[in-house]
Amino acid sequence: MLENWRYMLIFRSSVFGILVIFMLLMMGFWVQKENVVFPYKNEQTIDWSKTVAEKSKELEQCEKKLLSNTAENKSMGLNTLTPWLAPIVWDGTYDLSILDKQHSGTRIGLFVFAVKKYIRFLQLFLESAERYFMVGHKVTYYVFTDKVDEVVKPKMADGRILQLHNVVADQRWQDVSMRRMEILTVYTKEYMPSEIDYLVCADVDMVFTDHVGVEILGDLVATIHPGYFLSEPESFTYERRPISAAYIPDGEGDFYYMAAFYGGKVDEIYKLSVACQNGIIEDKKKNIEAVWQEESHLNRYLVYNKPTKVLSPEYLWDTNVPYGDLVKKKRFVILNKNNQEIRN
Ligand code: 5GW
Ligand code: MN
Repeated sequence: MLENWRYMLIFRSSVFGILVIFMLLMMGFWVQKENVVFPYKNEQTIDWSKTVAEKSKELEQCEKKLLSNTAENKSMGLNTLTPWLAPIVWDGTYDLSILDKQHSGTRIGLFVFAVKKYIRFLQLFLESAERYFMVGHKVTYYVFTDKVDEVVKPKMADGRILQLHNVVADQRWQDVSMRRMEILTVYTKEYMPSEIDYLVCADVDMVFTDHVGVEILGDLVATIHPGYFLSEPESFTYERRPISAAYIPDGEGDFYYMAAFYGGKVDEIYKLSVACQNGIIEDKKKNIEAVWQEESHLNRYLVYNKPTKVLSPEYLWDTNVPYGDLVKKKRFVILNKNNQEIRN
C-alpha cells in the first residue's frame, strides 16, 4: 500500500512536471509568435503613402539634377569626390572638430608675393587671414616684397609669425608672377622643411571672408577655378600648343585649377615648384610663354600628379562670375582691381 502510494506520488509529480514544461514551451511559442505578429499588426495601421509620395518627389528631383548635370556639362565640379577618390571640399562635407584635433600642433605656412603696386593689397590680405585663416593653429606668413619697410604688420594672435623677405621687382608682369615659382623652389628646399609641415600659396589681391581651416590641408591640394567649375574639359584654358612644356592634349585633365590658391606638404610643393619652374625655363629657351604663365604649368603638373584633395570654388571666389548661388560660402574672394592702373 505504502509502495503504491509512493508510485502514485512519483507518477503524479512527473505528469505535473511534464505539464509545466509543456506549458512553458507553449508560452514561449506564444510570446515569440506575439512578438512576430505584433509589430506587423501595428505597422499595418501606419499610412506610408504620404511619406512614399514625398520620397518619390525628392528622388525625382535628385534624378533631374543628376540628369541635368550630365546633359549640360560633364563637369565634376559639383561632386564631392574626384574619380581618383580625392575629396572635393565643400561646406558640410567634414567635421571640423575632428580635423582640428588631428592637426593640433600642425605648422602651416602661407606664402604670398606683394611686389610693386600689389603691396597695397597686403594689409587687408594679412588682416583678413588673421581673422579667418587657420584660426587657433600655428601659422607662419612668408611675405615676399620689394618694399619691406612699407609693410603694415597686422595685429597677430599667439603662435603666428610674420616673415618679411626682400625680392627683386621684375619689369615684365609676366615675370613677376612666374618669379614666385623660382622663390618657392628655394624656400621649400632650404628653409621651410624645418619651419612648417604644410604650405599654402596664395595671390595677394584677395581677401578672406569666411572660415578657411585645416580642412584644406593635404599632401597636394589645388582649387577649382571659379570660372570653370561647371565647364567641360574641352573648354578649359589649358596650354594647347604642343611646343610648350605646359601642353595638355585634348581629352586629358580633370579640372581647371586656379594658381591663386594651392598647397600641400612642403616636399610636395618643392616637387611641384621645380617642375613648373623647369617648364617655364624650357619655354623661355624657345622664346615662348604658356598662355596663362605659371597657372598653365601648374595645371599641367596636376594632370599627371593628381592632387590628394581638391578645393571647391568656395576657396576661390570671383564676384564677377555666374552661378554664385551654387556656392553657398565664399571664403576667399578675388578683389576687383583696375588692371589698367595696377599693371602699369
Ligand atoms: C602685375 C601686373 C600684372 C600681373 C601681375 C602683377 C603682379 C603680381 C605684381 O605687380 N606684383 C605682384 O606681387 N604680383 C603677384 O602675383 C601678386 O601676389 C598677385 O596676386 C600674383 C598674381 O598676379 P595677379 O593677381 O595679377 O594675377 P590674376 O590672374 O589673379 O589677375
Ligand atoms: Mn590674383
